[in-house]
Amino acid sequence: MHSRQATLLVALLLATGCSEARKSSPAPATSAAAAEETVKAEPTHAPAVPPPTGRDRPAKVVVDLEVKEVVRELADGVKYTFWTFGGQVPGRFIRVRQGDTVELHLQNHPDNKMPHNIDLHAVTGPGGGAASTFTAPGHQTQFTFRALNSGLYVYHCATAPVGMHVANGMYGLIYVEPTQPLPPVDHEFYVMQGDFYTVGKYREKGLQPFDMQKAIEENATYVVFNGSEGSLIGDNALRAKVGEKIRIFVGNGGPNLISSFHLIGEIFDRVYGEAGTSFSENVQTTVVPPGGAAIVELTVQVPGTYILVDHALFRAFNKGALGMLKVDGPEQKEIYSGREIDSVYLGDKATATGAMQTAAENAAKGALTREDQIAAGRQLFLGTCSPCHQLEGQGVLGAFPPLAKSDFLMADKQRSIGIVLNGKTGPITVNGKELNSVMPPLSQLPDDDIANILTFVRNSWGNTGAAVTRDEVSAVRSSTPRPPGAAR
Ligand code: HEC
Ligand SMILES: [Cu+2]
Repeated sequence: MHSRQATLLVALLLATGCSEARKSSPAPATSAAAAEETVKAEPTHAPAVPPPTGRDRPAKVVVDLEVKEVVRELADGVKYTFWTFGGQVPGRFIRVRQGDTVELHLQNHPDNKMPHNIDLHAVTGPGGGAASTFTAPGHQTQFTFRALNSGLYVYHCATAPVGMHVANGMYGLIYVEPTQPLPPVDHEFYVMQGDFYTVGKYREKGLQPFDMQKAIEENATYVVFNGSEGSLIGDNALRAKVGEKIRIFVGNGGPNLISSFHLIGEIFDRVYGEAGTSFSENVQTTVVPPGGAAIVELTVQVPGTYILVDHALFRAFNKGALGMLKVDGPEQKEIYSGREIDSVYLGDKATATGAMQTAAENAAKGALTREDQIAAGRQLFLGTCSPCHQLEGQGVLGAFPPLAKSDFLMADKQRSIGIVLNGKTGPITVNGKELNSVMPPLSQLPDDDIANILTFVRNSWGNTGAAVTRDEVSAVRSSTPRPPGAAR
């Protein structure tokens, strides 16, 4: 006990006073036989990565991880009770060096309801630490391991029901630097994918409970990077400048889905596949399994917005697995010229999601205005309807009918709700022009999104009409059948 108190004291002193000295100064020759230096790890929230250890010899590293069960946003207006290592999903990024002795302290916050533990894939030993760290709320445990192998490792909770603890966000990454560290880069980022299962549909507002049945069926409602749909969008995008080298520590918490990690508009110069020691060059998409990781490196040569996706694309565009890397700097016309960001491709992610957020909040308070609906509907229209009906609702002659000043649209509100939910086939006459084409059902959209889109459409480009309410949409949803293959 005494010696532990002493080392903790040393750790504290080192952490507060001598952080610079410990990075640069080589060990004095006389201390060769003395005890290892003790340092306190400073694990970071995603997308930040702790700086390199800067050490050329092993140390004892003390890591504190606090488990917190917190309600946070999973998507705009969608709340979820996450179980976390450190207050956010993914858990804090831990960085140590190969050969280090890691003393891990796991604290289970007294306000929590569940017992938790930790299994680190960087541990050599049964359970990866799980049995030693089983911790009731209001308690803390500790165990020590030697980081024998270098690499990037997932850690996660392994308390029964294990799948549920992981599905609620209990995972993170620990990086064990090799004794010959990777070359320095301009930016290191931490990105971790996870799949989530809610009782409500995708983007259905309010506090959403975990859905065990969907989890067992591997039928994810959300697939996201860094714990929420907006975590790497807009103001939260990763940032770099032209010419910079970037290293991304990519993890996948799962629990179920394999990630096909891809950055639209870039090629990875190097991928340390499965976060192992050897690398491949010139990779487009890399596989990151649940409970696995990869280290990807790239250089950004052309300014603009690059999109991180799980290239299983329904996850990117319909479940949230989409993030952004914004690169500033002078144009590089010889490498790439032309329009860089296609707002239709990005859908409602292209603009800030602020208007959708405001509409969701005001709807929850019962204070939703027609202006809120129009603003939110404009964003949703851009991503959902404009690829066919065009940005100004003008349509395309012979292919897509106009919504701007459409007599057909404005004649019957109920019918227009039904068209969005159930699609439309067969002959149709809009403003005197006949068409016989196919509009797919868009019943995967939540009722309030459909209400907002139609309110926007019915009040834009020369149309004026009453707002469409969520209740009107749900009434049509329950009174009309979906065509085969449509989402519920
Ligand atoms: C994949 C292309 C496509 C998408 C996406 C699409 N539509 Fe359509 N829409 C069509 C086609 C084609 C028709 C005509 C179908 C026919 O000929 O029967 C149509 C017809 C309509 C009509 C009735 C005709 C009119 O012009 O008033 C409305 C209203 C409408 N769409 C609204 C929407 C809204 C709102 C969205 C977005 C939520 C949307 N559509 C998304 C292709 C599309
Ligand atoms: Cu747990």
